[in-house]
Amino acid sequence: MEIVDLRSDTVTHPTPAMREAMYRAEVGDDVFGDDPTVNRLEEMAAQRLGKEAALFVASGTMGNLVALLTHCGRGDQAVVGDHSHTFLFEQGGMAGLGGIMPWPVPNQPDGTLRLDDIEKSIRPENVHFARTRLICLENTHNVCDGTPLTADYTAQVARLAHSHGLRLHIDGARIFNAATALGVDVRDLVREADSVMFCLSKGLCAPVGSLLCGDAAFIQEARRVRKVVGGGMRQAGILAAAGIVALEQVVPRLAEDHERARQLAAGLAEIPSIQVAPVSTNILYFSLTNTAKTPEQVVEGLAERGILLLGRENGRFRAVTHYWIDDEGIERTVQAMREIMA
Ligand code: TLP
Repeated sequence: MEIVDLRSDTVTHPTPAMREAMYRAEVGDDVFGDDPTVNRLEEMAAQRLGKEAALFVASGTMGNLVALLTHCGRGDQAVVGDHSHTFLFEQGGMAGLGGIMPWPVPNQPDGTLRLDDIEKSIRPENVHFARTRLICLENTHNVCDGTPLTADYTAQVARLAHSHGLRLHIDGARIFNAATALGVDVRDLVREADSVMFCLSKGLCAPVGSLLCGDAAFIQEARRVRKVVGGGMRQAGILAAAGIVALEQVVPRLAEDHERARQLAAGLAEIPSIQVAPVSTNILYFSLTNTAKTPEQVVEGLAERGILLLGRENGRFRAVTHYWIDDEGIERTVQAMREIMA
């Protein structure tokens, strides 16, 4: 039985073209700046995002951490969404490793932070207060239904940040999904941001890696920080080669994943006792209402039928579509849910 793995887009295996490119990759010692494939990927990423420079890092968590450590010093305050990945799912690394104080602001259901909430979180110069340095946004917003933040909204936050002498970092783990869903160039979504991290190893199918992008001075400093967190990766061209294929071949097809997430949502919405959240990208949340079925029964029932998805703590389920989910996988999932809920 073929497994339909909807737990995350992080489960994607590399495409055949990626394996071929990895096999053939020219490599060198990237800590010396000698790996031509890493250099090419970094140039491509910077160009795609409309930034001066980029840095290849091991993961999204490392990219966000390196950004935070580069923008902020110990005792500084970073404003984050209370549902953001950086705040909820990165072990408090900014505090634990950087002495940076996260200041959570409520995420609205669409993943935004209200401008006046941000404004209120910015602390004036006062001997009692931490110094606010940074605002972080997440696009698409994972926990807020995978919703994309618009270019206009992001620009407003950037202007607010800059008017107070602060910086804006974007956790753009799935920024290409956002650009695809909104039908805009990804540059428009990050134009006024000071840094942006995006992942190659989610919907883009590469086995490892993320890129942190920003101006040349920021990336030069971030390169030092990456080294101290153990992120100097030597012959990383083997990995970067897959990332180049991801940008060239996988980004252009992301709309297919969004379409399948919509198909899955439409199928599930017809089943009584299932409440489906709005879908705008490749992430679909749903929950159970008025049923004796427990979330565990649903997850187990699906697993028996070769379908994997995440039942989350708050009773919501998350299904994520990606390169390796086809129409048949969607049909099988809807059919399985019909059987389980019957
Ligand atoms: N998200 C993963 C899990 O950690 C939950 C997932 O399956 O969605 N930013 C965002 C918005 C993310 O969704 C993730 C990973 C990260 C950062 C961290 O990336 P990695 O896992 O590469 O460190």
